[in-house]
Amino acid sequence: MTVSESSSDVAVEAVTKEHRTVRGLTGLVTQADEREQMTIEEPYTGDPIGAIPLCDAADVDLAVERAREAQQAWAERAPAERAEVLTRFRKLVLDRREKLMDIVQLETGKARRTAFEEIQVVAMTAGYYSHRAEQFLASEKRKGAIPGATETRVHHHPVGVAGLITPWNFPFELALSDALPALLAGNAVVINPAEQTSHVALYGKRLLEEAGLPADLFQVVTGHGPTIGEPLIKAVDYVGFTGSTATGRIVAEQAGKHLKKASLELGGKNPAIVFEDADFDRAIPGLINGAYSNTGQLCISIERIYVHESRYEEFVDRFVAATEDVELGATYDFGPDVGSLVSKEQLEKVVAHVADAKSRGATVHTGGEARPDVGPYFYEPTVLTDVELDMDLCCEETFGPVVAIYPFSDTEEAIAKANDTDYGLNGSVWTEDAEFGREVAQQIRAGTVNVNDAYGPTYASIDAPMGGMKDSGIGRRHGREGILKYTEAQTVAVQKGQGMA
Ligand code: TXE
Repeated sequence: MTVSESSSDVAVEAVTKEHRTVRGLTGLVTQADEREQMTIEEPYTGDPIGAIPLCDAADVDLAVERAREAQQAWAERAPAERAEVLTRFRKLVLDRREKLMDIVQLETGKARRTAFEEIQVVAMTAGYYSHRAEQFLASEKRKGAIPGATETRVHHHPVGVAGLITPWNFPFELALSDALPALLAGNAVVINPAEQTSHVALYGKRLLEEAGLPADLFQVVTGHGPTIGEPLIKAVDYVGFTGSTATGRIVAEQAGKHLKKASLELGGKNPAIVFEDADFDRAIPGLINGAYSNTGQLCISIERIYVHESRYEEFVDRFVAATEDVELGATYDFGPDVGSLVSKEQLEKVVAHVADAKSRGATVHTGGEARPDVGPYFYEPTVLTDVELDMDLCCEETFGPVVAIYPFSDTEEAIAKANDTDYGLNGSVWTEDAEFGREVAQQIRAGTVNVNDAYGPTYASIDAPMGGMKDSGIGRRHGREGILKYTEAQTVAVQKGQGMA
């Protein structure tokens, strides 16, 4: 029995507390087989909330085989017909958003407002691609070899089965938003979600099937990435990975070994540059959001802020004061700005980065402490200065609510410092001169750079490609690029010379 086949059959282990009973995970995962189970914790409390089966290579093979069988008929449907399923899925996501927010919060410990944003992004992605799929997937006429005699067209065929390995930080968004264009392009999808956040992927499967997606086309195989990652990569036609750069290298090696197409969206150590003329009333709330949203566990999170020396002290004072207003909380209601870190491992990484920086002379202006009084993996929003190149916090992704602020004296220095990293995912520029901002942005080696984004640095637009330069990845999601990567371009040239119809 595959996990996906049984995903809606049997209850998970009994849930006890009221919110878990009401909002719980009941019914998403089977325990009706003899597979080893992994207990999943609620980050707010550290208490068990459910268990997932740990699948093996045989489960992966079976899931891919079923997906492959279902894919043929799906690919034969017109893109507009496939898009109808996504339109219904979008509505279901919006109708069930309370339940979805509950599951996302239960598994990640994030603030409800961030769970809400994640669900909105999935709905938006479903709407965007269902409107644009026909246009993106249409065959295109190209210039023929013999003008007038050869008609050359490019057709976009599905790759077949896409295998997605997805992380825990935005578990619904990063599992579903990548799956939706893959499905629309005529593929089947097999997902291995991060262990901690498997239930929300399973719930996504349930919603897709309720929306009319044919059975078996979307499979969820739960279990440890290191165990089932390679069997999955070997069995599918395309690999989409989101996670750390270290694991991305392993996935890329395996994709190379089995000669599979792959895209990788990896980490970042994203910079912001605040120029002398920046409007601090916009820049500070924007960067507070950029640094602390999702407790800093965001690939595009701002972890380094460079401020012109003439306004450095003013910026530090105001940013620290705004950080102290950020509200932490462990609740399933709207309210707190920031929730828990996802796990003990993430907390330990954040604690180690700050301890290392402190021991080597960095100054902590606010925060710098775990908050077990709020929950076992909570950590205070933290601002540091005097961070030097030899500190882990300077150059490695922290993935927590921690930001370092540095002064700069001229534009060249600011750009050089922003680029002084192996990563290149995201960046942000703050200036009242939009043209100057655009010029600076183009000199930052990062896949997306925002200029004056008052909401906080984001991926900019669902219509524009998002992804990493340098060690932040290969390939792009969103926009036309985000669906065509799941296709094979085929050129068909028809010569209409003498004697041909
Ligand atoms: O990541 P991993 P972890 C970064 C962030 C974080 C760090 C560690 O800095 O602190 O990574 O987090 C699966 N073959 N990001 O350990 O290991 C795993 O099951 C195939 C940034 O959780 O990269 C999970 O589904 N798959 C990031 C996924 O990879 C494997 C999001 C991510 O886990 C595997 C998450 C293997 N050998 C973490 N080993 C972002 N870009 O947003 C693990 N996995």
